Amino acid sequence: MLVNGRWTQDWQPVQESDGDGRFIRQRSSFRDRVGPASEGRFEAAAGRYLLYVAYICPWASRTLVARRLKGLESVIDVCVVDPRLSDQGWTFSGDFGSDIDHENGARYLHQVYTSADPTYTGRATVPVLWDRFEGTIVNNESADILRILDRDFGDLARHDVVLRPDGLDTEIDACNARLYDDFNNGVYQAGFATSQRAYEEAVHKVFATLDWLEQRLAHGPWLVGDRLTESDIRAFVTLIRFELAYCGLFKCNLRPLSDYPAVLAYVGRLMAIPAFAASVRPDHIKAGYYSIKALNPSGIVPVGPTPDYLAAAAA
Ligand SMILES: N[C@@H](CCC(=O)N[C@@H](CS)C(=O)NCC(=O)O)C(=O)O
Repeated sequence: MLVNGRWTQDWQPVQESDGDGRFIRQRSSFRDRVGPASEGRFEAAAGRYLLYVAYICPWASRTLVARRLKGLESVIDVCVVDPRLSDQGWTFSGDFGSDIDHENGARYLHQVYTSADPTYTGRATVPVLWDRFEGTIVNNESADILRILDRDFGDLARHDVVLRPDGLDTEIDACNARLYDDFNNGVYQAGFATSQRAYEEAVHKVFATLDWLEQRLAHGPWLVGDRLTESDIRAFVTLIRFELAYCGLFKCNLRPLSDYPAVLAYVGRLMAIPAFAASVRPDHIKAGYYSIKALNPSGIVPVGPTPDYLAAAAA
């Protein structure tokens, strides 16, 4: 991580934990909006913003899904990091179908952070919404970036899709809160737990959420209301990584996903939507998670599950 703008040598991808070995996620630091919501500072304009992402990352992937669902591909550019975490964090290597950072000429994502704030202290995480005009980071919190893409770009969005429709926001927030605490972050709490108790607590939460999703999806195709919303994006990014990474590396293996037929059918429905399918790179997901040395010192990447698994999910 960065401390006062300098990369610390003893950086570890495993984040902080509390006294009982429970994983704690860092809070994001850049929290501006775009358009009128930014009080005029960051105007919505085509070509002005760039989204730094990793295909391995569920938080970044949710912004990729939203960008495409909204039809913002020609408005907001994307720069993809190498999925493998290096000793200097995320890199722009050009390998693995990743990009070279032509915008900031950065070799490492942490250099993008110090371009925005030379004294930045914190982790250099993806996603990052970068403003080319001001040469700064607008926002590095995916939950905010989802809202920015949904609302702040207004008429620049080609598709008339609203991810957080009026009238459904209370239910979406309730659903998101459960998904975040017990599922999206729950799998990380299982994977990065440093005590048996913290691990078991997390795994039980994850599977209780899968039980809940199975029941909810037995009543309709979407998680909230009668249409696709932000909550479906949030559920999808964890579900699609489940058997590729969380089941093995994060030890979320109480039951296989095949025990959840309604959930599997739901993943298939979402995979049939190009915005969802295009956000999934199984090679990046496996290479990225299994590059976390603290969890997998040998760096060996499992052979399975094979792409057939995704084809079956989409069928
Ligand atoms: N709150 C952030 C979390 C983002 C996050 O944790 N991203 C991970 C990748 S999945 C990351 O970049 N980790 C690098 C690090 O922690 O140093 C968000 O949702 O945008």
